[in-house]
Amino acid sequence: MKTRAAVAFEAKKPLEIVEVDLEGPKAFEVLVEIKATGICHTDAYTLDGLDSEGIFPSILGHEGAGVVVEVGPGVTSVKPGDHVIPLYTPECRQCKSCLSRKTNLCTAIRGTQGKGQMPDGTSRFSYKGQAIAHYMGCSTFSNYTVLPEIAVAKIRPDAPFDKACYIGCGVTTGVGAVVNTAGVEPGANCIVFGLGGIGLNVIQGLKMVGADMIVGVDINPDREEWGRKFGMTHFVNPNDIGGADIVQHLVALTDGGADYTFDCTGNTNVMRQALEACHRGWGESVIIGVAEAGKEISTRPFQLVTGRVWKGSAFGGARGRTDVPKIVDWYMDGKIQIDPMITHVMPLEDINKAFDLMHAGESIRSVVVF
Ligand code: NAD
Ligand code: AHE
Ligand code: ZN
Repeated sequence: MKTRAAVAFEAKKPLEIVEVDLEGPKAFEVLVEIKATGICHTDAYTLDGLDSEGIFPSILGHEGAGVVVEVGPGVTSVKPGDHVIPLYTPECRQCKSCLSRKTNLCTAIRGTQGKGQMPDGTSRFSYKGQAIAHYMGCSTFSNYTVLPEIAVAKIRPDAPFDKACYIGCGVTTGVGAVVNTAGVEPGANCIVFGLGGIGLNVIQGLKMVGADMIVGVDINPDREEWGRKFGMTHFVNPNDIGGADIVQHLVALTDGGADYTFDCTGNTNVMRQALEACHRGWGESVIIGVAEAGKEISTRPFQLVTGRVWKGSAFGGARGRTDVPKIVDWYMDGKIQIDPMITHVMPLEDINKAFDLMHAGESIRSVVVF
């Protein structure tokens, strides 16, 4: 079939809206009509050529929601008409990682997914006879896409696509980092670095679990108002503390350091600040941000010797097929908010504006509706 898609032909070039060819689903695959997709900073990072796994040409996008149109042989868990959220972190429930119960990082198809391929090592997308790579196993910047069965979460049909799509990455990543990765307890003092599409979801997760101090840190002053909307209690702009050291400032503010800190910037200097702003003896810092290819983190080992813990979180530690439908329920039951964070909605033709708005710090989340 033909489908309309925004194709990343080259790094650092705008996406081009073209009609691509899409092969139907093979065994254990499903064809999904994408109804809406968010644009996450990770899409921009790959388009900007900063991803060591970036492949061009490819169809980016990993934060979608849609409807199953057709299923390949062997598919049993979903059927045409089901509403689904594509999962860049699949859940096969059979691999060593899934069975360990210690991680959400299913390894069943990670090898081919990282090469922009379906599990059989080929692509379903092509343009003028040339294969186009899949992205993060999702490629939601296409009106239709093919996904492995283990990479779709079936969700309730009354959840609106233009909001539910955000659960495909940003919401689950932020809220899940609090609930699953850090396991923040009521009364904790926490610091969130970077109050964008992910950081604001960390803040609402912290509010939900009953954190006490929720300190937001951002170099964009407009983010103070945003943070406060979702439960932030204190705001610090590192450029606005009279030249003081940001770590010392935060340690003083939190009476010796935070119980939990979260990096939602992808900046390796900020990751170090987040670790060192943790309380001696027990503070835990969770890295969510994705750093540019080649960047490394560093700190004095003494920071860890004296009890601080450095952790990372992918997709909020969520097991997609199991946890995503529950997060959709949280949204539908009013336990978490999504609507105010979706600042811009646009047709596929305008998708490049979403990247401009993100880089200018003017959007929280842009959503493309097909
Ligand atoms: P965003 O652009 O919406 O937000 C980033 C925020 O960080 C902005 O408010 C910006 O002003 C702030 N910021 C930038 N530099 C800063 C600094 N030096 N100090 C303080 N604040 C600073 O991006 P997003 O969509 O929220 O994504 C955030 C990061 O999380 C990205 O690196 C993205 O790739 C990553 N991410 C990771 C996962 C995961 O599973 N681990 C999932 C989604 C996104
Ligand atoms: N490909 C990059 C790493 C990118 C990365 O860390 N991705 C996160 C999700 S970001 C969503 O917005 C993730 O889940 N990683 C786990 C995985 O298996 O990819 C690189 O550095 O090579
Ligand atoms: Zn993302």
